[in-house]
Amino acid sequence: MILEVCLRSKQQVLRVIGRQLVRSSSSSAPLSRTELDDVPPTAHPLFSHAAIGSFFQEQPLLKNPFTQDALLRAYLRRHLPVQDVESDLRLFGERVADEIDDLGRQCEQNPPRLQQYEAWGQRVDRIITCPAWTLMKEISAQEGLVAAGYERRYGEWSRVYQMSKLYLYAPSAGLYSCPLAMTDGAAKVIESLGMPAREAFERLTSRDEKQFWTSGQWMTERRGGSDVANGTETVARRQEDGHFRLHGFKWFTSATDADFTLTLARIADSRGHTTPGSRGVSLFCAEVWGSDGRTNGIQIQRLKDKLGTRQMPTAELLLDGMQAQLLSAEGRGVASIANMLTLTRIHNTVSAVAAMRRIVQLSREYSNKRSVFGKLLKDHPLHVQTLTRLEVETRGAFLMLMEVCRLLGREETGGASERESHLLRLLTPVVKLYTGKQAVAVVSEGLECFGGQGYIEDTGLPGMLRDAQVLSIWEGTTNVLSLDVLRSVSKSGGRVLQAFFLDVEERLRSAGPALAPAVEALGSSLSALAKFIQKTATQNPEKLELAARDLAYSLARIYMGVLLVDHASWDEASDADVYAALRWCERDLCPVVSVDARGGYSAEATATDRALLYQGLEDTT
Ligand code: MFK
Repeated sequence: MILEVCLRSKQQVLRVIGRQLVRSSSSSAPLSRTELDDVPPTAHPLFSHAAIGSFFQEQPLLKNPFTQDALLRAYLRRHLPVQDVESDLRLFGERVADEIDDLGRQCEQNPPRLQQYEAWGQRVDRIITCPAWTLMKEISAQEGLVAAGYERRYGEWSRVYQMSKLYLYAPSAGLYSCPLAMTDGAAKVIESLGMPAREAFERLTSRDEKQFWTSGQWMTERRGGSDVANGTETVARRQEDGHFRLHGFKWFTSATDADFTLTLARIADSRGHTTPGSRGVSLFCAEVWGSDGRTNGIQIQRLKDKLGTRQMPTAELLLDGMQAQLLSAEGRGVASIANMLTLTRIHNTVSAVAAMRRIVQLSREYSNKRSVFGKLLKDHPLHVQTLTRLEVETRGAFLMLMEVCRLLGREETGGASERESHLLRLLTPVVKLYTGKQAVAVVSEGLECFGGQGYIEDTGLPGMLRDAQVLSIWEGTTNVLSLDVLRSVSKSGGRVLQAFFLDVEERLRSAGPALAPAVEALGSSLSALAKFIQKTATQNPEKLELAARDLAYSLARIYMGVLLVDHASWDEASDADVYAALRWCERDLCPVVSVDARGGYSAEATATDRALLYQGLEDTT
């Protein structure tokens, strides 16, 4: 019977095709609706029903990421209940879904390329980017994605506003979030140094797309990106007009098509000698392109072939007499660029948390459309459990991101207490390193929620995982940032940790009764952490370096837990907020204490680690 229906359908289809062929010799008119309606629906499309099948999965659509984000909206309602902010973010969310997301995909599909020579052999060093990338620059200016941080329309909450906007933008930005991070960082450095490059500052923070400049940050040389003080070999030669010419090689320069850049070099004395180490490094700024479109004494050696972030040009540059202006005091380059690092690390966190939020939004949307084993994914408890875990990760990360932005805003508007400044210094590397790792894990798990489709390029999903992987590498790897946490402790004589303990204790005191199990878990982790730090700092301080990563994780987990509790204690908090806080606090909140209890930081542990790792590898003495 079924066979008969199929055969009949096939004959009908062939009849229609036959009519179409006859017609196509005389006319180009397509089949009419009524003619197509002759074909039974099961026989669509025209050729082999058996080969193509009739089922097509409805795809998950990106909806307005602002209206979809219950936590962002609740956070703003609690802390920044300003109608303008809500309407701007709502409109921007619409723009992200309707326009920007597609541009971001175009950037992914049309990566930049390098043209080194023109047809007649002249060196031109042009980076050719796609029109969507150019539009991203215009949109960034129009929307004030950098400007909002400097106009300070919302006083100490201006950074929260700006970063909320960037958080909606980043996963759809086609990596334009990277030049914006560095642009923001450069503006911050110039402002904090007392405006030595005012015109550049005005351009970097402009809302006028014709005036707006982006900035690069060229710090990494061939010797590596972490040990900047010893890795910087670029030499700056002073010119008679007070400018400098820079000669050196920059190994990773991201967003190389930027208009402007900050970079580090060693100033040569009259005999051509330079000072080694951190004291010899100074900070410079330069325009990248001349008015004739040629580079400013730069040869672009090649574009990097990267795992992800392919939308954005990253290049190796030979600085061959680049004209530059000294920005910092001589020998204060590393300390001066640290301000930029604070900003770019916060932007890195924005991208990490935004990637988590986006994959959760898409997975959630998909679970309402995808049916397996007879029911929608949303009706499979195991699937919901998996997504809920991702949601809890994302919530903890989001609240810590917002807290760091709030602290930054307070510091920049002169309202930060000493405790808040210490917290900002401590929490910036902590939140960057922790969310960089979370993003990879959450996005990877999120891809799995789409089954095989999560592995297929033209869904746009694999690119999210590739792009997430850079977040734990650039602007300082996890271990380098863990050591930065220790640096902040030692530089402040331990005051950053005092600020941390005071803040956590204070917040826990005002927690609501429904949160008792979370408060108890956090309180006992906090006192175990205090004991560990006290004992280690007095009896065995060298152990701290080995414990640095676990210490940073402990600070992150405790602080995220405390912020979830704080949010859930708000009068208007929902049951979901309380539940998220309780779930977060079920984990090991203080891994540094757990590992220490197992002897993980002892000399024997280091020796056995080494023996295990290098087993089978000869000559490891
Ligand atoms: C899209 C393309 C993707 C391509 C793939 C990515 C490839 C990776 C590309 C990269 O290479 S990205 C760049 C990665 N590198 C970094 O992020 C730098 C990592 N290194 C650090 O963070 C070091 O800690 C740092 C260079 C900042 C300092 O190292 P030092 O020379 O050992 O610092 P030192 O002597 O402790 O401090 C010098 C001064 O800076 C001190 O000030 P004072 O002189 O006033 O005492 C410090 O207090 C200050 N300082 C250091 N870190 C600070 C800071 N101040 C504030 N905040 C900080 N975080």
